Amino acid sequence: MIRKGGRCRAALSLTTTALLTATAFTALSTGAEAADTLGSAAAGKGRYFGTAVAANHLGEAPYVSALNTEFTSVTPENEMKWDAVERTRGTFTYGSADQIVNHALGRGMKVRGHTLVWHSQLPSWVAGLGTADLRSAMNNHITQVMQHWKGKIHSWDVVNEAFQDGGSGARRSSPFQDKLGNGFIEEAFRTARAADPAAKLCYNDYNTDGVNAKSNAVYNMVKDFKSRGVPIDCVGFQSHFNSASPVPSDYQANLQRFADLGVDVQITELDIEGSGTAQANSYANVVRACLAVSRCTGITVWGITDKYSWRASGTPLLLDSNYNKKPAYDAVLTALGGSPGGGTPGAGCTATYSKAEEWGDRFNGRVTVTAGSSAISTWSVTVTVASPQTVATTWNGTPSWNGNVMTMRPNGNGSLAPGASTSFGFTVMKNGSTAAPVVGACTAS
Ligand code: G2I
Repeated sequence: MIRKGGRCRAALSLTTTALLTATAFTALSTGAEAADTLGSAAAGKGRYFGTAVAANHLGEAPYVSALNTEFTSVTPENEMKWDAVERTRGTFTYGSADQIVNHALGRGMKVRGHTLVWHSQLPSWVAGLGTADLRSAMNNHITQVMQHWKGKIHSWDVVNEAFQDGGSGARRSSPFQDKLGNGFIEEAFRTARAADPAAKLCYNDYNTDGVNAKSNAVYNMVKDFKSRGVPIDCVGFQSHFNSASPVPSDYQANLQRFADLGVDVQITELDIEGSGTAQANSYANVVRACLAVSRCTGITVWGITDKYSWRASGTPLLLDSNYNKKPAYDAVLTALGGSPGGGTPGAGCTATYSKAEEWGDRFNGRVTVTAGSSAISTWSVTVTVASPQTVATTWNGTPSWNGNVMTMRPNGNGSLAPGASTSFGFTVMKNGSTAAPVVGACTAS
């Protein structure tokens, strides 16, 4: 039965007051038991925690479990690059990138766009164009690709890696640089702003993580853009580190000086080769630096598991090849203010949301809970509805509430064999918002 909006709101606000008191108490008494996730801990600090994702791994259950459990933002690792979306001039193929975008948005994760204008992974037809033709191809590429995902991408790497390594501070040779000259970056950003005004527009590069000739050159470009009103909102620091290129001691200072120009900064492709405590400490330093810079809005690691890293032999990521949490994982979670719990993310169960019936004023949501590789005897899943939505009724579960977050536990359907599923449902009163509820991690025991 559906309760009337007014009664429901009144009931909710009373319940909320009671629950807030209870929650404060619970947090004190059970905080040590709770295994937080990277995404939830980062959210507690007002940041996203993202990962690069490859579409061809989305059929692998532990990959998807770790992704869904730990991360709140995704970057397609290769699927949005020029050679993937416009291999032939004027023919745009979005299939594999769409798979990632839909997976992410359907689970309340945000998406970083990577990347529009880059010298690498560029189809050969681009390099063959004359100046005028190249200009129009670049602008058309930016416009088509951004409009395809308009409103769905929180930040775009508009231009990637346009500066040379070393001490010159010069631009890197590329078809864009060589034919269009220095102005190509500015032109790309202006075109990007027109294509999707809601997306944050970033310049993204590597070896710019500390103060050096290359980062100085990027800094001067951003300063010039800001002074002339060229649209730029953020700078991405890729942060690919190893023993030859460790986390610089002035990492935080470098992030801060860019932030002081009036742009957000983001750590966009973090990975650190190594193992054990040394790797863990380096990761923690990066996280602490970001948290110390108020305009550092999020961190993305360049992959979920060592086995699929672009430099797998350096074991640079937070989960090992069997999806076990490494010391680096615990160090990152701790630096984010969370409590590590060990194990494999999402091993217990996964929860997936789908929308069922819909009417003018309300819709039904269904969450399917699936046990992982072991049998489970109970589960719990959070569902967050977007204010001013309210939940009018639920079935096949036992709900409890904290504000607009519903925690659902079993109602006789807690015991699941390995791989088996059950589902629960609920009716959301739209109250003017059709936003999809966000389903949090499934926890099981
Ligand atoms: O190289 C690390 C990153 C540096 N910054 C920009 C990023 O876009 C870049 O990502 C890497 C991907 O992680 C790799 O997966 O970019 C590489 C290409 O420059 C990607 O490698 C390519 C391989 O070279 C291709 O042979 C392969 O077909 O991945 C492709 C798809 O698996």
